[in-house]
Amino acid sequence: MQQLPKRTGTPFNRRRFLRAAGWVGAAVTGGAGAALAEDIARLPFDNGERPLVAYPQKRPLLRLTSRPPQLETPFSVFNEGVITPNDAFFVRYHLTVSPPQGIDPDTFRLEIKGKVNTPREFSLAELKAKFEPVELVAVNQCSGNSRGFSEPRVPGGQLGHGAMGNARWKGARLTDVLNACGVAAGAKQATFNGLDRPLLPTTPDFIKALDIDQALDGELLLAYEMNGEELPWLNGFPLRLVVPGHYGTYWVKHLNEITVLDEVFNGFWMSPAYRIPDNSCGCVEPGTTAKKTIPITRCNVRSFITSLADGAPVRVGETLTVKGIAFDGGYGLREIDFSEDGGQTWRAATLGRDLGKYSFREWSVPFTPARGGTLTLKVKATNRLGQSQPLEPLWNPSGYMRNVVETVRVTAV
Ligand SMILES: Nc1nc2c(c(=O)[nH]1)N[C@H]1C(S)=C(S)[C@@H](COP(=O)(O)O)O[C@H]1N2
Ligand SMILES: [Mo]
Repeated sequence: MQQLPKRTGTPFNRRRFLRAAGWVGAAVTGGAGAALAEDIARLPFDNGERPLVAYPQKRPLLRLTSRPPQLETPFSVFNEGVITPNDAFFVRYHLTVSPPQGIDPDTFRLEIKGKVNTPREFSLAELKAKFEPVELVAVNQCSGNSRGFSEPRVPGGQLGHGAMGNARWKGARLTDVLNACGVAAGAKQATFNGLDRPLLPTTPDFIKALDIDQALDGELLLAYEMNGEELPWLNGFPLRLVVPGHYGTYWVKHLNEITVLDEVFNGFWMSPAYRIPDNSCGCVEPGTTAKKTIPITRCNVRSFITSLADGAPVRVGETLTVKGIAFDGGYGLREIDFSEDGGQTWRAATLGRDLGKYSFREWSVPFTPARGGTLTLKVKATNRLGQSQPLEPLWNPSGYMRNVVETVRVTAV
């Protein structure tokens, strides 16, 4: 499962390397001679120890919580390819009674109701047969991805960089299915609800809303396949909403109910949850709160070095290829720049194959360590709108939308 960066032949302590880098390592319990316990990974912030646990259809992933399951992808997976394998794809749930058990794809129905001319129910077979299947590669990223790095620390799941993934989704266009029901004049929003339910009646059900214009824009999918297979149970089997370019919170899993409304929906998961400061950065002075907030929408620009982890040994004078990934909210990437001197100078990386504007984009750059000691590598992406990444982290009270220029320190010998 584990793929390490290219070795240079320098001896090093593999386990310590893996731990320090937040990669996968094996934990030793007790004192001398103690047996190996379950594998744990260490994310590089306080209380960052995560057991690696294999759930159904999943390889061992970093477990943040077990009720409900919240699993993070080991970062090394992002160096294995530009598509995140289904068995390594992260998992996020909010409600205690999730994932829903015993879903029968033959009796499953998607109900469409509210301000439509003809309320209808569709079986999975009907969704597949009656509507043109569309395929799209898109990143699903949690709003709180990388939250654990927030300074000052913020409440919420202390995530490393593994609450994101890139997959080829296949499904029916939401607009086609809504139009088959006839959206009534005056419709303002649509709400999306899945089969998972709260344990207590006082906990609000997980329901998300989008403006009707967006619901009808032709890009959103009712996806029944992920990377050529039916959706994994933990990623929304048998049907999920795919909202390309938008944070994962809108990608409702086990989707069985769409309601068209002639008003703005203000359920708990739209307000107060999943809101950001109403300004161009979605950020505030660290430690403060915003006067006005808006629902979170599109992902900002991000890029990562994937082929070298913090502390990786490299050889002076020996050229290696540094690789990584970048993505944005769907405008497309214009340029990816790499720095080997802590951001003083930058040079353009080569962009890899283009799988579409919503996909991870691979990049690579040759790098020849010029001197011994610690070298500070950075990567920074810019999209076609000219939006880029800040050199200092932006902050908000929920730890959303972190997209600081990432740094990897390697040791040249
Ligand atoms: N039914 C349902 N859908 C949901 C959620 C949920 O709790 N229940 N969480 C959302 C959030 S916040 C995220 S980040 C994505 C995560 O998708 P994944 O679990 O397939 O990785 O699912 C979204 N869809
Ligand atoms: Mo999320």
